[in-house]
This record gives sequence, C-alpha cells and structure tokens, in this order.
Amino acid sequence: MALPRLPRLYLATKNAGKVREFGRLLNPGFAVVPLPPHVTLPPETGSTFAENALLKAGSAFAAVGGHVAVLADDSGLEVDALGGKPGVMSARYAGEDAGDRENVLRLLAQLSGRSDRRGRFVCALALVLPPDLARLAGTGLLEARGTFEGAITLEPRGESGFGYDPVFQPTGWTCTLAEGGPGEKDAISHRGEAVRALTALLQESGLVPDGGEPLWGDHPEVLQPAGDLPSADGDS
Ligand code: ITT
Repeated sequence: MALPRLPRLYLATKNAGKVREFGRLLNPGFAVVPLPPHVTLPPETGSTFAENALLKAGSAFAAVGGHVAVLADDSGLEVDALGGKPGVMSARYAGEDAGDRENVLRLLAQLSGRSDRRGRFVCALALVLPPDLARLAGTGLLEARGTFEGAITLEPRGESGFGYDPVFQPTGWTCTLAEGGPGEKDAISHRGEAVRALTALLQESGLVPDGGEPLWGDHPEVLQPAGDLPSADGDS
C-alpha cells in the first residue's frame, strides 16, 4: 500500500532559537522550512499557550496559501512564586520590544529575595494540515504539549541556547540549560517532549510510517540543513 505523504512543513516562528531546536528535533525525518520573510505572525492574544500556537499556525497557514502543513510553537516559563508568570507573556515580560536579556533581568528582579524559585517551561504545538493530508488524518489540526521542570538560578550562567536558558536549571542538574549541551536539552525539554508527542500523533494518523521517517515527496528544494539557519543571537 502506498504511504501517505507529508510533502512540506513550514515552521511558523520568527524565533531563531526555536528554529535551531526544531532543526535538531525534527531531523532527519522532517525538513524545517522557515516561513517566507514576508509572512508576519499575528498578535498573541490568547490566554493559553495552546490558543496562541493555534493563532500562529492558522494565520501562517492562510498566509502561505493553505496548501502546505504549518507547525507553530507557543512556549514560555511558568514560575510558581509568581503565580505562573511570565507564562504567555514570556517573550514580552520586560515590554513589547524586550529582548532575551531584558526579560531575564526582569525575571531575576521579580524573584529577588525569594527562596522558592521553582518553575517550568511549557511548549504547545499546533500543526495545521492542508485538505489532502487532513482527509487522510481525519483531522485538520494536531496539537501536542510538553513541560520541563526546574528552578530559576540567582544569576545567568552559560552562553548556549536562547531566551531564559541561562537562568533555568533543570531538576536534577547542577548547571543551567545554557551551560549544558543542546543534545542534553533536547532529550528532556518541553519542546522535545511536545515534538515526540506530535510525532506519535502523526504516526497514529498515518502521515508518518511507524518508526520511520515521513516521506517528503518531490520537494528536495525545501530540505535545509540546520547549519544554514540564522543565528539566535539577540532574538527573543
Ligand atoms: P514566535 O512567536 O515567532 O515563535 P516568540 O519568541 O515570540 O517567537 P513565544 O511567544 O512562544 O515565541 O515566546 C516564547 C518565549 O519563552 C521565548 O521568547 C523565550 O524567551 C521563552 N522560551 C520558550 N522556550 C524556551 C526555551 O526552550 N529556552 C529558553 N527560553 C524559552
């Protein structure tokens, strides 16, 4: 029997740190195809990560013509002592145009003097499917979620990763995510867990062969090695 094809998958994000992680997490089975530069993402007006992921995926799906699958990630940090903040505001915690450094500094200031520094990263994924794939899968939308428990350090440590990685120490670790290697993060991160859950859904829906790679059809032009992707430096 011929296997169904998932010929192309756009990643609806402007965050180069996420692009790099998806490049690793979806490799080698999937090609990460960044959005065309003219496509903008909508304001994140949802009150949950899942709502915002769907907003981004749906908007980008329409913008690229509605014929290719689009994956969006909405993610952030929930800190217990701050009642779950910054949450869906993680990218804008220190203001609309804030960068990673400003957001991290605001987080540290808000936690100043607090001994309970526990928190978690959350990642919500929304994959919108074009009509032909939606028919095969029996749904036009696949959603997945992952979480990653840890604590906020007293000061930033390490250079790798992006966002809040320099102040996030995973449970059981003695270093921050920015001090650890990317492979170590991917194996247990919120994004890694969500991607593995989404892959399982794709397998259940028949769009990815069990235990194998999706078939990419006749679109070798979309295959991009992760090394060609932009750097995350300075991105939020
Ligand atoms: P897009 O909407 O274009 O995808 P964004 O940066 O605005 O990019 P979000 O709205 O999902 O993305 O905000 C997520 C923020 O949470 C992000 O800016 C980081 O600061 C933080 N974040 C999420 N995942 C993270 C991770 O794995 N490591 C460090 N920080 C992370």
